[in-house]
Amino acid sequence: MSKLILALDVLDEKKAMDIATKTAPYLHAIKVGYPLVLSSGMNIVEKLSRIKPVICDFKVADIPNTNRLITEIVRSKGAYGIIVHGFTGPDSVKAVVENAGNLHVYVIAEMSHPGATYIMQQHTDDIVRIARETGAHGLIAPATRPERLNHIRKIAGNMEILSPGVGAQGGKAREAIEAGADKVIVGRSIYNASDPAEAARRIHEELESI
Ligand code: NUP
Repeated sequence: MSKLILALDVLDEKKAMDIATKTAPYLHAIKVGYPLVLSSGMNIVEKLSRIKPVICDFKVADIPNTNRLITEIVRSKGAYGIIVHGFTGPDSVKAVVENAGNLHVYVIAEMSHPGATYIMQQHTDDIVRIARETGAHGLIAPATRPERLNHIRKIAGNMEILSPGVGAQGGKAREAIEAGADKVIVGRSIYNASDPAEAARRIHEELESI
């Protein structure tokens, strides 16, 4: 099974379907977020799901009732996973987990960009605790800071960890896995490559060799 998740942040449905089809043999799943969904509509989730399982990176961060409504829509489109924020507190995360059905719920422990060190990093341990206590399936942790990823691995129990920040943001796939990630999330290094399938194949093979 592949350890590579494609972050498909392109703005055009046709391009998205084309890249998804060509890279599919090397992928575990496809992550979609606001860029693609706001430009092509939620039905893209159903279409992509015919190719690979789809994780909706909606960084859900609202009151419990609104989180529940969002979760139900994501479920109804046949998604495989949903990414939520944990700083909102246990009740908001719980509203997602309790309405998730088979959806895998991933809580962002710490974001990968530099700004995450200003506020979010001070609360990572609390967020991980909330994720564990609410019964979320997994966590998102930064490939850009392997030492932080490793810390999160140590406090995460057996939760699955997905790690973005590989490639364009400077993180390395191998380092992320060695620090404790189960899978890596890669966007621009694949979809902006002249040959996305070849770029995905290379990362996949590197991950297989670890
Ligand atoms: O902390 C996070 N960092 C991050 O990059 C949480 C995320 N969900 N992401 C997402 O991962 C980001 O929105 C993008 O879709 C993907 C990384 O893309 P790239 O930097 O490989 O192009």
